[in-house]
Amino acid sequence: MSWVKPAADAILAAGESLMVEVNASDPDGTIANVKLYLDNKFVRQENYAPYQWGAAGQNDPLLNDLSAGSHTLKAVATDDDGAATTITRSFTVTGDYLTIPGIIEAEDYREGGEAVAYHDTTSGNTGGAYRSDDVDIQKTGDTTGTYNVGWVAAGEWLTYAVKVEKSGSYTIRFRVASQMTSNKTLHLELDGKDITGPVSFNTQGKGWQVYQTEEISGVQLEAGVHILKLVMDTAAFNINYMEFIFGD
Ligand SMILES: [Ca+2]
Ligand SMILES: [Ca+2]
Ligand SMILES: [Ca+2]
Repeated sequence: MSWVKPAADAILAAGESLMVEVNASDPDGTIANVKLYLDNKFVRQENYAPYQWGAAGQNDPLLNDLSAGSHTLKAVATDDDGAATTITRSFTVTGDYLTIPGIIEAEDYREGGEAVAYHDTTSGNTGGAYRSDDVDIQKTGDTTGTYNVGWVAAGEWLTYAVKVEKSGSYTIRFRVASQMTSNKTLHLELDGKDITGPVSFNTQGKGWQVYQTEEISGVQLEAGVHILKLVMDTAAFNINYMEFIFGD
């Protein structure tokens, strides 16, 4: 038996619903059922594959509106001989999220480490400021925003737990700088879906701390708690913050 969802050490935002799936098979017979527990409370017994809970059309209230903190899932598979196998998986629910409309500082990405909260290609914080994981942060030369993320490599990303207060169309302003004269590109994903397409800009090589605002509009956002992902598609620019403004 093995976990399909959630990912190991997954981090969710408070209020999010959890979807759970396990693979279960019995080499010398069949699986009779799989029982799921959340923090040792019985969620539901699933008798047929795919072994899922909290999926569309399923009524698993224990998996909704999760409280902030650490939680443990336990799945118990019983085969046709009555033999039981148990697996567990821990995940964290964060009560902290950033609000949209509003300003999201690039440096205020989620807790959770490499490959979960962010992806950074170099070990340690090259800028040495504000936080002490692998994301590279320095004091910014911009007029507001205090810090910026820098030393960007292509393919690096940062995630943010956000709460969108109202559904609709948004304008997004990216505050960026670069000493390079080449085009730079980033994009945003919400819950794993690309919501902006490539956002390209050129700072004309003005300097690492000479910031400009790159604005896009018509980005549709749904109210609720989401995971926002900022993806750096090209290297060598600095980002101070993103401002989300309701309307076009
Ligand atoms: Ca780094
Ligand atoms: Ca980096
Ligand atoms: Ca900032």
